[in-house]
Amino acid sequence: MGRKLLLEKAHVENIRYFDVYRREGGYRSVEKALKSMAPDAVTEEVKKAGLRGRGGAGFPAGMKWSFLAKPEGVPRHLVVNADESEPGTFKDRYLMEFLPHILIEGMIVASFALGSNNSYIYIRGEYWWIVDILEQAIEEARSNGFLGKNILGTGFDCEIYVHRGAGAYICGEETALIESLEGKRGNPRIKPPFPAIKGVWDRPTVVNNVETICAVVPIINEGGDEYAKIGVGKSTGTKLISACGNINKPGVYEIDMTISVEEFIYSDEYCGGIPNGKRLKACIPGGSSVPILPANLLLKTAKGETRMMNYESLSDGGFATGTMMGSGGFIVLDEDQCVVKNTYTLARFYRHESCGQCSPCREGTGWMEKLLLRLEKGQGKMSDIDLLWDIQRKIEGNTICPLGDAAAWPVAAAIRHFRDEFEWHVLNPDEAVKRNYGLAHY
Ligand code: L3W
Ligand code: SF4
Repeated sequence: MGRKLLLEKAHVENIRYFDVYRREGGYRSVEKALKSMAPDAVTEEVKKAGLRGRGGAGFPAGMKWSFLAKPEGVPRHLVVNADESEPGTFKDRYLMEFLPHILIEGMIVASFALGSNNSYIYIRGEYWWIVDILEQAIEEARSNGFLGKNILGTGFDCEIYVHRGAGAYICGEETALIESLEGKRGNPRIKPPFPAIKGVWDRPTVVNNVETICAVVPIINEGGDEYAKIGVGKSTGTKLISACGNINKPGVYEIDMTISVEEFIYSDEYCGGIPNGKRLKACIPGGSSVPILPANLLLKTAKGETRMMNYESLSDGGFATGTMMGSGGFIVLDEDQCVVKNTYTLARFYRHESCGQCSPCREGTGWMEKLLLRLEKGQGKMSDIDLLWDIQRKIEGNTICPLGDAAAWPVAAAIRHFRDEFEWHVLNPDEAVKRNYGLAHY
């Protein structure tokens, strides 16, 4: 069984409450950092740990922290991205719902390192009940001297505020999130400038995913070097994976990134295999934005090596034969699933969530949705497949924010690996309609 750093105490009864969390060793990292470390030394530990952003991009967290501008007299902010809306991704929800204090603890340490006296949790609106859980945890931390003025008598002041989104996926993009936090429509900004230079209210801001900030707790407790010993290569520490789709045991798992994809799917410790003895057809391992892989390329890389559950191995081969770790939203498809239908569902999602600022994304996502629906309804033409390919190519890399790429990649990968299935829909229109009963009313 792999090492658990974040979920180790998840099953302790009432761990959601301060007293129990503290009794189990909680808030030690705050005591250690605030009482015995300089802020830059905390950042140094995060760098040594090799912690990569857990929201999808995998950008080194310590490096991001050290990019933070520090102009004299200008407040700086930590903003936690809890706008978890990527289809297939529900790991941050688990952390916040069952272990709210690990997030608050990590935020206090990170706020100290960054010099943020007012830090924010931007949470997706649909997680309304978790807002109450977080606010209770914040109140408990404050009444026990871990938040507010002069924390633990160290002279460091910190407040944490929870801000609810209003149901837009795009507000998980960091600059759209910042706009929304400022009270405006969540339209992404052009980068650069990055938030580390010009973020919320034009002040230097670090935006980190929930899981990234939670990982700061074991890093400070055990030291960056110890953390870096877990995992492999540049995939250090542990990663939460939310597993769903055609598996026996959907749920949130903490892995140490040294296990194979095959073990993750079939072992009883994790997904427990595929129900009813069905065969594995494909998988989207990192949330809906990352390329789908057929079973043969999922379990072995194009070089014939065993595919492992880590950043490097999952992306081995680039997009021609590989995919990405992304946010860790692991979606399994068995032999009965239709890739065209699945791709249509995702295209519909991205069209709905496009903010509409850039023409390639605004128009292209709609065109892709329409073409995929046409194929699904048995009304498609062979030339539609090439047209789809052409549209996704014209979106990728030509938009303000990564939503454009995120909409293009699933379509590209589906055509790249399952072109025969698209062609089958054109050649067998009546069968296609029957197989995909339920979409006819769209
Ligand atoms: C300062 C520089 N900062 C980069 C920072 C930047 C950001 C981070 C990564 O997209 C992906 C997206 C989704 N000075 C910097 C710098 N930074 N250079 O580093 O930046 P970037 O642009 O690589 O990525 P991003 O904009 O954060 C995130 C994909 O993740 N995704 C979506 C996940 C959704 C969830 C969810 O619902 N929870 O996680 C999944 O794969 O498509 O490609 O902070 O400022 N020179
Ligand atoms: Fe908006 Fe799409 Fe452009 Fe992102 S890529 S800014 S979501 S239109």
